[in-house]
Amino acid sequence: MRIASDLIQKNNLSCQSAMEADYEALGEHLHRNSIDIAQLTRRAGQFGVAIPSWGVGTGGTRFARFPGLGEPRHVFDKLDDCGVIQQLTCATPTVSLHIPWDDAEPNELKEKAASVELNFDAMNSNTFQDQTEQRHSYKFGSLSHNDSATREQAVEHNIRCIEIGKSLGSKALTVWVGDGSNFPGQTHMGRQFDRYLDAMKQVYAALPDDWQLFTEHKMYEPAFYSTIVQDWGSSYLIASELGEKASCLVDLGHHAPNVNIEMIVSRLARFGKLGGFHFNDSKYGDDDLDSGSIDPYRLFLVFNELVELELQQGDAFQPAYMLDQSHNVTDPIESLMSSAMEVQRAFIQASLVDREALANYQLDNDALMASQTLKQAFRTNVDPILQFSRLQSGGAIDPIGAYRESQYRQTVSAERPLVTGASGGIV
Ligand code: AFD
Ligand code: MN
Ligand code: MN
Repeated sequence: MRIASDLIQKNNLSCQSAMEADYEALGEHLHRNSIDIAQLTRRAGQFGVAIPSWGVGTGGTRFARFPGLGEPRHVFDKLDDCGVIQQLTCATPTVSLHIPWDDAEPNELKEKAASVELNFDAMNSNTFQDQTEQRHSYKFGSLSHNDSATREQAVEHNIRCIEIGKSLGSKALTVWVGDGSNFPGQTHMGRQFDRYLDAMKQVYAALPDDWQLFTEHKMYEPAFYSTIVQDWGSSYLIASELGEKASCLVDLGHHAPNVNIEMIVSRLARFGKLGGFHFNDSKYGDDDLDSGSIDPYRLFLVFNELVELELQQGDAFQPAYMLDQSHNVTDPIESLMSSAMEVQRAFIQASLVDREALANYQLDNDALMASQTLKQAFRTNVDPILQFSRLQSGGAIDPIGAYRESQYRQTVSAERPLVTGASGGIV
């Protein structure tokens, strides 16, 4: 199911000389500012962001879902699609699985992943839906439910995710729950939080020593009045209560509009609790739009903090990077490729910031020049660096062009039947 390597090579040949000229010009420009383009290119090559297995299917809203052609039928098809994304972009070496959506025999999963040169990132549990043959419903909550048997079932599910992950080589569990309430008075917010903490402590106790547990906050939805892990403050409290292996996961779409996410990043990292990210973009809420499609400057500002933290903390600073998006009107493979490249772009742009100059402008209270220093890095077109890095790694200079030329979607749609029906549903 891979893209033929001669097709990639042919496609690369058609754009290589233009890319080389741009790379040389950018190299000279950066050299004037004492930046080594070869070093940045290596840095781009080392960058990786995980693909969410659920992102390769067509998404939807609660109104409708419009299935696309050749959608993956199961986790093995999903891994094929993720393999193509990695093959062309060389920026997505891992996949994050969601259980039970991706339930399968672990050895078969491992074998399949190896065949498309992928590894497994964080495991995701799912206690926001009911599954067939499930004894207790999550309609009124899971890890924080009033009923202890329901909480136990949710704890067991999370422990099962850890067990599966262990056999796959994963090293982290991400927990996001929809628990909350829809009406004032519906729940006792204090007692509900206590129940949640107690359940999470049981999950935490099952975590291997070399694993991490990420708690993911989200402001609202599906609960519309109160949500148990509503904000980064709640997430921080949970991670602190649980212990060293627990930290916070920041999904860019899970805040109120205009919230200063880069400041949250700085705060969490300052207290050692920044675990990782779910990248996406949004205009109004948890829109799950493609990374960098609405506000690329905000993505850059997040990476500006991350690069600064990396300089301060060195190799000890290893936040987990993942995409978490819903592709409703595009080919998910194209959206995920373009998003991975946007995230990688923000990382490289942030690496261009003249940090010494910035620190001095900050000391001098020179607000204008401080902001210009960031803007200068953000305005630099680093495309040639990303392109050259992909070429060096055996990927495509122009992943979307090569993908379209390969007719991959048309080929797989011959064996993957169209999923009909107009069901709604956010994935
Ligand atoms: C949610 C969260 C979370 C979860 C996903 C499920 O972002 O990461 O796993 O969607 O589709 O909104
Ligand atoms: Mn998320
Ligand atoms: Mn979300």
